[in-house]
Amino acid sequence: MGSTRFSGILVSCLLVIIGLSEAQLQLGFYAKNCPNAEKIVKDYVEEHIHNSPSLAAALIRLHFHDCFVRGCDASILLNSTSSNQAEKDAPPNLTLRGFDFIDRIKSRLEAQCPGIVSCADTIALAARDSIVATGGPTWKVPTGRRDGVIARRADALANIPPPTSNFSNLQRTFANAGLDLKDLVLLSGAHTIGVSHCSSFSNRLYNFTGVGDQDPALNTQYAANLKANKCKTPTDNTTIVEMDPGSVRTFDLSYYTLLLKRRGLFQSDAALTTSSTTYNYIHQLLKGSLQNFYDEFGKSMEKMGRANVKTGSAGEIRKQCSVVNS
Ligand code: HEM
Ligand SMILES: *[C@@H]1O[C@H](CO)[C@@H](O)[C@H](O)[C@H]1NC(C)=O
Ligand SMILES: *[C@@H]1O[C@H](CO)[C@@H](O)[C@H](O)[C@H]1NC(C)=O
Ligand SMILES: *[C@@H]1O[C@H](CO)[C@@H](O)[C@H](O)[C@H]1NC(C)=O
Ligand SMILES: *[C@@H]1O[C@H](CO)[C@@H](O)[C@H](O)[C@H]1NC(C)=O
Ligand SMILES: CC(=O)N[C@H]1CO[C@H](CO)[C@@H](O)[C@@H]1O
Repeated sequence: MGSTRFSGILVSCLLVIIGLSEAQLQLGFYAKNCPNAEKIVKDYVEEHIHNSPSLAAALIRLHFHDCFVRGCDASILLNSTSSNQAEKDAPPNLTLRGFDFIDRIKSRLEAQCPGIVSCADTIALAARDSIVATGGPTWKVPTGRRDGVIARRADALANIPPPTSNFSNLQRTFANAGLDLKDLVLLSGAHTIGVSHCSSFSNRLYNFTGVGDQDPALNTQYAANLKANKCKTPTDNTTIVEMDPGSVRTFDLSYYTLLLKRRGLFQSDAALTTSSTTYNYIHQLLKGSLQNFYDEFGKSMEKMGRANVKTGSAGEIRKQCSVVNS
């Protein structure tokens, strides 16, 4: 009797373990049900990214925002409804681009394999493929993510670190996504490509503490230059600025060089030099090769892509990425 119960418990434990291991992401998750899935994404990216290479930056940022709010579940793509304001419409997302690009890839996937490939996997694959197609690092994208059915503006506000973040904010929001300080330094390295609106950092130029002052952590020459030539007024919310001026399209180490010259654009960039752990890590990266950076960046991206994912029978496979299935 006792031993029957014991083996009963053992069997249930095994089932739980098997259940859990089945519910992991895996490389080539669609190999049986939609063998062309990854090729469809890659082909679309390779055909279209060259018309607008700056989308690679938009797509990797989209993937980052998606993973930080309710896990990588494509909730970032859901439209607001009459009764709910979605993540998409929260201030951190004001400037996210790339929604249409994902929608068009998803239509191709649906045409070949209706109801099989999640929007969450589509974002993860498209982000990787677009960075590779524009000459950047690569990483593994295990698949099997399922799409969430909830998108709340408040969750985005709470989980996406604002550009005014200090070190402890960054450490906390990254930890919520299962990421450590090494990942923080590496993933921030994505700011080696792409652009920002003046409004994301103009407080550093014009009114840092509310007395019309400048952020002392920002290089004064750089600040003067930005005020003279780019962000000419404190309320400019349309001008865009390259985050890594001089090599904005190149995925290189120069972002880290800029950080040490106090030329990181955001307070969150500058914050990486305020902890000895992250400061030392920046130095290590700069001593290493570009390939080393790419390898390490890739590992952190793979890790970010696993953040709080839904697998197995959780969530759904959305038919259209901007609305939950009816
Ligand atoms: C560490 C915390 C982070 C903060 C506070 C932050 C904040 C920002 C802000 C404010 C912008 C400019 C938005 C605008 O004004 O248009 C931006 C752009 C960007 N971010 Fe981050 N970010 C962070 C981490 C990341 C991570 C982890 C990635 C990707 C792995 C990433 C990739 C990008 C890219 C590529 C852009 C340029 C987008 C474009 O050109 O459209 N960021 N980020
Ligand atoms: C979602 O919103 C976008 C932009 O507001 C719109 O173009 C699109 O048609 C919407 N999607 C659906 C399925 O209503
Ligand atoms: C970091 O910012 C948070 C609020 O955004 C604040 O509560 C905290 O005191 C700040 N930490 C440091 C060390 O300045
Ligand atoms: C700076 O911020 C303070 C407090 O928010 C505000 O009262 C003041 O008008 C601002 N000054 C400028 C020059 O924008
Ligand atoms: C940009 O600023 C203008 C004028 O200050 C304002 O009307 C507009 O709503 C702002 N746009 C955004 C996206 O914040
Ligand atoms: C409130 C607001 O402006 N939300 C925007 C968030 O981003 C999407 C996509 O770019 C815009 O369509 C929304 O208007």
